[in-house]
Amino acid sequence: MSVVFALATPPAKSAIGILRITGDGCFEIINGCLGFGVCKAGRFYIKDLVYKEEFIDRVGFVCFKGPKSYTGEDSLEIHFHGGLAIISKLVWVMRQIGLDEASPGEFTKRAFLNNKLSLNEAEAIADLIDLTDERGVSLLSSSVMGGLTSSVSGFAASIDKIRMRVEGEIDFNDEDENFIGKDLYEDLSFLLDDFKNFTDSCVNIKNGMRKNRVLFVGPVNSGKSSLFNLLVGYDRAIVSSAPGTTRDIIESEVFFESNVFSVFDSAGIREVNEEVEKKGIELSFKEIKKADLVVGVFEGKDFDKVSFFENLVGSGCFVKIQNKIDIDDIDSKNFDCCVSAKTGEGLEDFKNLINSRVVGEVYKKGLHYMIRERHENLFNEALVCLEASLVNIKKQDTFELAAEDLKLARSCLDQLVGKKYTNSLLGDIFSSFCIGK
Ligand SMILES: Nc1nc2c(ncn2[C@@H]2O[C@H](COP(=O)(O)OP(=O)(O)OP(=O)(O)O)[C@@H](O)[C@H]2O)c(=O)[nH]1
Ligand SMILES: [Mg+2]
Repeated sequence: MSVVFALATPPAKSAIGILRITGDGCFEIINGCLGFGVCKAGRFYIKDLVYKEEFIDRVGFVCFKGPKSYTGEDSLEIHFHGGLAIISKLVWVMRQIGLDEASPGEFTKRAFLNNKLSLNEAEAIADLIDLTDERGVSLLSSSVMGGLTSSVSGFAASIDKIRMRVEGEIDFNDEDENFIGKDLYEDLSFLLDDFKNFTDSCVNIKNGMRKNRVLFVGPVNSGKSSLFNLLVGYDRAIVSSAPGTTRDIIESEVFFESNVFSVFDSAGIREVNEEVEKKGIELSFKEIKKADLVVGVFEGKDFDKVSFFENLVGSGCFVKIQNKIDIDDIDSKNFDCCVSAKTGEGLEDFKNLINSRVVGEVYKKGLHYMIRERHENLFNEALVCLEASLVNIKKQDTFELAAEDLKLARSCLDQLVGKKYTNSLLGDIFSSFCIGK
């Protein structure tokens, strides 16, 4: 494949920038044009990068001999001082010496085509780079390191073994009446249970990456916006003593104990005729349906309004907060948490309460891998095929169909790891990568 280059670090000011080059023949090109001399693979050298007698930077230089490289081809890295001018100069030099810029994900695509990693491992690398929630790191890292591939390959091998036995049954079907069908049935049931447990231990990344939505509601003037501002750490929403201040839904993000929440402030709910405030209240109602957790903010005197909000939320998750405890008696019997948005008293308890109510659903115990929608669909398809095969084995006279179902199940697993793929699938997967990966 042709020699290509890409920045592996962002095109921004940084201590060190890294430029990667891959493709057979890249050592000769770089040595010929930049005069780095012969270098041993895997060693880090300090070199003066000079192009046509112009000194550009003193750089770190390391080369990897294929197939012992990320892409499986000869490749190299230049580590330079991460200034914007040096970045553009180096890119210019690379173009001058005739190298093409790599397209997004090209390094990883080459690694896949050169059998350095499976397709799901390549996908896991992209997902790991995109990940913002640190709880997903170990689930994705184990996929990157080949855990998912080896489990899937294990199941594929077990399916093959059973299919061979089923095909044996087809050949000897005439000779015996009450044969080995029972063993086959039991073994496939066992495999099916195993496979089901395994797929249950995988979480769809869409669910894993979704930020929990925490919505503040309550009567007017209860201090929703003040508490919202306290939680997000700055004056995001307007606070005033006039009831009906907040009209729109206001969103911000909160990081707490490695969790990320989207937090929403909303208009206080009351009987009103004024058009704009009415619209704001309608938005609050809509937002309640989308929230993972609704935080009802009340003043102590408003306790009789709590049940109205509880009913609005219905079966959703709801916590009731007493605000303004700096001027009110604390009523911890009737509220889940008591705070003062003014003094900050009770803030830590409030944060812990939110955290405990919204976390834990997605990252349940016993999870092994974070997977994509594509993987989940293939797992489901494979499950359907295995179930159909079991039914056909039970019937005892439809072994041909059972063998076909097993073949289809196996094919799903092959597609997952990339033993079978189409070019358009590769295009879809790798075009979403960042440049230089
Ligand atoms: N003493 C005291 N005053 C507070 C506290 N929290 C809010 N306030 C005051 O209560 C008034 C209303 O506060 P907001 O945060 O605007 O209340 P809100 O619920 O967002 O009001 P609307 O948007 O109009 O529904 C303001 O004057 C705040 O300064 C608190 O903990 N203690
Ligand atoms: Mg408000």
